[in-house]
Amino acid sequence: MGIINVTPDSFSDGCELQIVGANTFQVDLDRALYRAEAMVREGATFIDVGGESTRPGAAVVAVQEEIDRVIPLIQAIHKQLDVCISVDTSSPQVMTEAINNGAELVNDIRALSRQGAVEAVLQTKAAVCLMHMRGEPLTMQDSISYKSVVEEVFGFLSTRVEFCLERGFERGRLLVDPGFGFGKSVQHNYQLLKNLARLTELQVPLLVGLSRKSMIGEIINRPVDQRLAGSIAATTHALACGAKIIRTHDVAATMDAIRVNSAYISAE
Ligand code: 8Y4
Repeated sequence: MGIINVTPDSFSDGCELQIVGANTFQVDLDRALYRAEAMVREGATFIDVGGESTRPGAAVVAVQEEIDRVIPLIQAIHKQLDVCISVDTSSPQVMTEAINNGAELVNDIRALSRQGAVEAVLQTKAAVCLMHMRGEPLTMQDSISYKSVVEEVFGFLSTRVEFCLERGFERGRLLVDPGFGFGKSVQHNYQLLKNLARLTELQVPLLVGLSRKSMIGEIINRPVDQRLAGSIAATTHALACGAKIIRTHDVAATMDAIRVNSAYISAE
């Protein structure tokens, strides 16, 4: 899953498309589409389009602003590329608009917790990724403590899967994600990574996002643009634990890791 962020964040993770003013909008759309096309060529089967910055301390984005950011790109990708479009949002209005314009997966870091989110997705054919997050982006890294992060994440995802099934989702439309970095210390993230295989007991595909995150940067002491090898090392372990979808800024290198893992899995 290749990441395309359409957010005006000033400090970039290397994959942000700057929105400077209304006159530069077309340029941004063209650049974003070009990047999506490159990711598909490199082997991406999903493109995750996000318009709300979810990094720690990020500002809240108005719904219409989010729609204006993501919908034109979703329309362009849907028209031009053969790829499954994922929309990274927690807002039911954005989910509905995105699905009506070609998105087939809702990637919700808030696991459909917002009012109306379950209904917005349920009445469509779209799939949903349920992610674990403790708190909200603004405060999630403040005073973090878990009795057992693995048990808490497993319990939360298990409850959300059961809830979605009760509400009428077929199991085949659900995915889960431990939410690396979302309200977790570096140590918590590695406890989760080490025990990732546990989450496959939920009997739905496991998606993980490790790409360039601070849990990688803090171990190797490198800035975001120098975290590829570290991210691949973590990804290799996640694949060995049964992760089925890898959310990444670096599709080509991640596909190499996936292909090598597949060769190892299928060896006799
Ligand atoms: C550098 C690189 C600094 C990345 C920060 C970040 C996940 C996700 C995000 C994830 C799913 C991020 C939307 C955070 N992470 N969705 N979204 N799983 N499903 N930060 O792990 O990439 S955004």
